[in-house]
Amino acid sequence: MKITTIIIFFFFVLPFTFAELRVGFYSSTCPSAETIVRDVVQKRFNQDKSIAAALLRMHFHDCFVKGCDASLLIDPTSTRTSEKIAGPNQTVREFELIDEAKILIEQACPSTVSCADILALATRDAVALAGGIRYSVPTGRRDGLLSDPSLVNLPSPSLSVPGALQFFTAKGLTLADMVTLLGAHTVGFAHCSVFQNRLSNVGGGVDPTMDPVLAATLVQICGLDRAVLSDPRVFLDQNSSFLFDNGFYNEVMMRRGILHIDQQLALDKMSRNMVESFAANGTSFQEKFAKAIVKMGTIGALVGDEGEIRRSCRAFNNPL
Ligand code: HEM
Ligand SMILES: *[C@@H]1O[C@H](CO)[C@@H](O)[C@H](O)[C@H]1NC(C)=O
Ligand SMILES: *[C@@H]1O[C@H](CO)[C@@H](O)[C@H](O)[C@H]1NC(C)=O
Ligand SMILES: CC(=O)N[C@H]1CO[C@H](CO)[C@@H](O)[C@@H]1O
Repeated sequence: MKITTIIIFFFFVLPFTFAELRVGFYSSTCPSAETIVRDVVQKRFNQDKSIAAALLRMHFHDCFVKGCDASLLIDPTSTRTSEKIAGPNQTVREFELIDEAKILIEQACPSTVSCADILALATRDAVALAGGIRYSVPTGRRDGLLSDPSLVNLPSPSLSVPGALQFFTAKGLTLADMVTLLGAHTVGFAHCSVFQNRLSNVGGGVDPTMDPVLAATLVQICGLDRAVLSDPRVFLDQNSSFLFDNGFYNEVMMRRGILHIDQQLALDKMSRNMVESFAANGTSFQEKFAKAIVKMGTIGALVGDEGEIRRSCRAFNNPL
């Protein structure tokens, strides 16, 4: 064996084969970590069921920008900007829930559990409370050292299925992963501004792919004027809005999708069959969703001695 091969193996390959995400990463270093997260999530969920949607979206936005490294949680300072400043961030919510879990975990085991893991675990717990499967979450993520709004490049809700797919394949996810993960739109809200273009198309009239009854309701709530200052929210799943179920797929099959991309899933031949099968079989959706979100949770994860374990999820340990 050439010496360079040996060097590469011992210094680059070997460390990474050991440093990877695994279920129960904190079982000896912080055995109470998962319970603490679960209790905080349970307490918040009892007050507000919509936290499941908030955490799902926060986890997605974190993972799709520079990997699942809690970079989204960093607050901007007077000298440094952060991902939270970027356009799509604006409506990400429940940062306080992550803070609460982090403070309790720091008391139990200081500088041990990453914010990125807390977010992944909290998302899992909230999905389970909302009606999803309680899947196992591999942990061992480390927190990133960079939070840059110019790196935020999230898919727009007005994309086609192939257009949105490019964002997922760029992260190593497949069409099936995308169709499955978009099932998260079975909970939560969308502001009128993100689908307003469907209510008053350029040619006039509402988007013909939308159920006219739904369109009339939305026009009543949102108005036709894109310039309205108040930007009301509507449920992404108009039927079972707080339930993490396969209802989203049934809704889009009835042309009751809110976002353009959601409706396209049921119309595009690339995704139509998957939508139909998830609509028909809720168990199959739940199982595939659990797998897909675990996969999403590994995107660009920092492991081993990469990054750091933040003391506060809102700030780097050494803020400059
Ligand atoms: C093509 C991909 C996606 C697009 C274009 C997209 C777009 C959007 C938009 C525009 C909203 C409304 C935000 C607002 O007005 O406040 C939204 C909400 C939401 N998204 Fe997505 N999304 C995508 C994928 C995902 C994925 C992969 C997940 C999670 C696995 C997710 C979870 C959510 C949830 C739960 C909400 C509701 C948030 C809340 O109630 O605060 N989305 N999404
Ligand atoms: C609405 O949701 C309930 C579950 O909460 C479900 O049983 C029902 O079939 C749904 N209705 C439609 C029209 O999808
Ligand atoms: C639904 O999906 C589950 C899990 O994938 C499978 O075991 C079951 O047979 C399916 N049910 C039907 C009616 O197809
Ligand atoms: C929560 C948060 O920091 N939101 C910011 C998102 O980005 C906009 C600018 O696009 C800021 O004005 C918000 O304060």
